[in-house]
Amino acid sequence: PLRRLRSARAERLVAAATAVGAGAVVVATALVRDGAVLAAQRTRPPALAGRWELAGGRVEAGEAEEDAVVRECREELGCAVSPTGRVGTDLLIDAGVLRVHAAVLVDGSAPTALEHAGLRWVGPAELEAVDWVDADRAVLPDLRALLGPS
Ligand code: 9L3
Ligand code: MG
Repeated sequence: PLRRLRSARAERLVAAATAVGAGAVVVATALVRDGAVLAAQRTRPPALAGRWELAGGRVEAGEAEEDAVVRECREELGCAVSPTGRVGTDLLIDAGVLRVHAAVLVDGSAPTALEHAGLRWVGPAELEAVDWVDADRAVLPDLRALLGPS
C-alpha cells in the first residue's frame, strides 16, 4: 500500500512537472533473455558516451509508456519486444523522470546496436562491474532481483 501511495503521489508530481515543461518521462528497458539483461553503450552526449544503459528514451506526448518501450527498442535495437512490467521506482534524472520497464524479446527477434556503440548481455554476477550511467546503476538491486541468483 505504501508503494502504491508513493507512486500515485509521484505520478501527480511528474504530471505537474511535465505540464510546466520541467521534464520528460524517459523509459528504459530491462530486456531479459536467458537470465541476463541487455546493456547498451551510449554514444552521446559526450558526458555519457562510453557508459552503459538500459536502452530507451523519451515518452512522446499521449504515448503509453509500454508503447514507448516497444518503439524505442525498435528504433535503437531493431528488435520487437513485449513489456512485462515496471522495475524499481521512479528515478529523478536531469531530463525528468526515468522509469524502467522489464521486457522480453518477441520470438525470433534479436537486438542490434543501431544507435549504440555496442551491446552486451549481462548476467547477475557481472551487473556490478559494468560502467552504468548513474541513473541506471541505481536500478541494480532491482535488476538483480529480476534476474534471480547467479
Ligand atoms: N537516460 C538515462 N538512462 C537511460 C536512458 C534510456 C536515458 N537508461 C537519460 C539520458 C538522456 C535522457 O535520459 O539525458 C533521454 O534519453 P535518450 O533519448 O538520450 O536516450
Ligand atoms: Mg535513447
